[in-house]
Amino acid sequence: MNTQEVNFDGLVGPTHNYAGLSFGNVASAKHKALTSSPKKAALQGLEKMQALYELGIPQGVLPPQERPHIPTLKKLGLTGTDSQIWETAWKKIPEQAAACCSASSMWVANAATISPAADCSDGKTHITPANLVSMPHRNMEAPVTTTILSTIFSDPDLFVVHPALENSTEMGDEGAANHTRFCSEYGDAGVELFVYGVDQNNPGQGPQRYPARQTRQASETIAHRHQLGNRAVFAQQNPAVIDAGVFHNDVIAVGNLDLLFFHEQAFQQTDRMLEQLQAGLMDTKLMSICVPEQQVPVSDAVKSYLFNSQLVNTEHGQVLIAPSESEQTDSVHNYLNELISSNAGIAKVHYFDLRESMRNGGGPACLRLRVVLNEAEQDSLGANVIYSPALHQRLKDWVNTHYRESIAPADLADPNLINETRTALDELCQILSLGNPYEFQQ
Ligand code: SUG
Repeated sequence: MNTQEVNFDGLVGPTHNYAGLSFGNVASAKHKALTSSPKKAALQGLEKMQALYELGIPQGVLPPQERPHIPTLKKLGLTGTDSQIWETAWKKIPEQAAACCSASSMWVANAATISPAADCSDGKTHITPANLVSMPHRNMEAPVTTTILSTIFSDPDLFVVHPALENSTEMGDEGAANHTRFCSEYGDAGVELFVYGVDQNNPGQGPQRYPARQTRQASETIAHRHQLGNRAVFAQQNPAVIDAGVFHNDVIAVGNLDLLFFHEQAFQQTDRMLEQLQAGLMDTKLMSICVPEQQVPVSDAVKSYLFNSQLVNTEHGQVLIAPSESEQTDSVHNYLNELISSNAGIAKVHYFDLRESMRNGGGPACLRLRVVLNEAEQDSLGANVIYSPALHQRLKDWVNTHYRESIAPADLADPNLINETRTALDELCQILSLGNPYEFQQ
């Protein structure tokens, strides 16, 4: 049976804006208070999906969440109609109001950690939605993410959707952004790399300036619940790169099939990690491409988001789906030109303009959640989320109908955003046959 890796991309939500909410994410801080273009952002995302589909990469979509998120404000004690609550929130608790308006659910690499059935001892695909406890604006994504994933991956004979880990700093979990799977073919058993920023038993060895968003304890708990046994390898991120703005491992490394592409400063104890991955892969040789600091300094990796590229398998071999900032950063562009001509394992680079998302620190890889599915698993999905040219056209029309051209910081307080988003999401649920996953629909 044909087993493929499907990239589910997050649709950018109608309130996409720049509120500078993510401490430690240098792009988010740098672009705080700029005017965003939600329409352009969503269309840029759709163009990437279409291009990957045309490259022969199976593609799915995941919906955005309800923002402004009035239920969070009600929990904080605000009362009145939804419009009154929104107005009061901006007057009295503007930071929480901004958090309730973020379209951050678009970065679905942080939605969940997914272990394909071939790796799990019960032969089912295991999914753990990320709790995202380190950032309040992201932590509120977890409940609806869980509902949406349970709706899509609904067959209990094939999928186990676990609850998110407990909401504690000890169990900080950011999903697939810190998880990479290696294998020979997607349907074969593989080895899964869990990268953490801090071991809570040894917090002094974590970063000093910026938060470590993934803990070793969270990674180990997920590997255990996913029944990975010795198919899991744990590695610590180099704390110095977190302090340089690498808030997730997917900002400094990316892997696909038997290939790991990473910066030389990405990990602690790199050799040990590579040996363990090789042991897990058994007869399949792990290929690794290590980018030296001398050629691409960490600061350029962060600026260009080179490693937040997607590595995808095409008929021409492995191809890098990179943000156009990588083409515009000299060291990175030169490095990539050399890499391609050296035949080292990456055949081609395609550059994409994702600037709207990139200004919040979200590149090509942040926008996608990888799910390995065989035909039976694909046929079982509980919603219409597999990408096709027809779905593309419907989503494009939907964006053009419902999204604003721009949102400046002062526009966020507009109570019309509440109904605009709800109307758009109601229609999206029809397009995707998703049922009623949002609180406003209950
Ligand atoms: O969690 N930015 C996101 C970007 C997530 C990128 N994901 C991966 N690397 N996989 C974050 O920091 C900024 C939102 C704002 O500032 O309004 C934000 O949430």
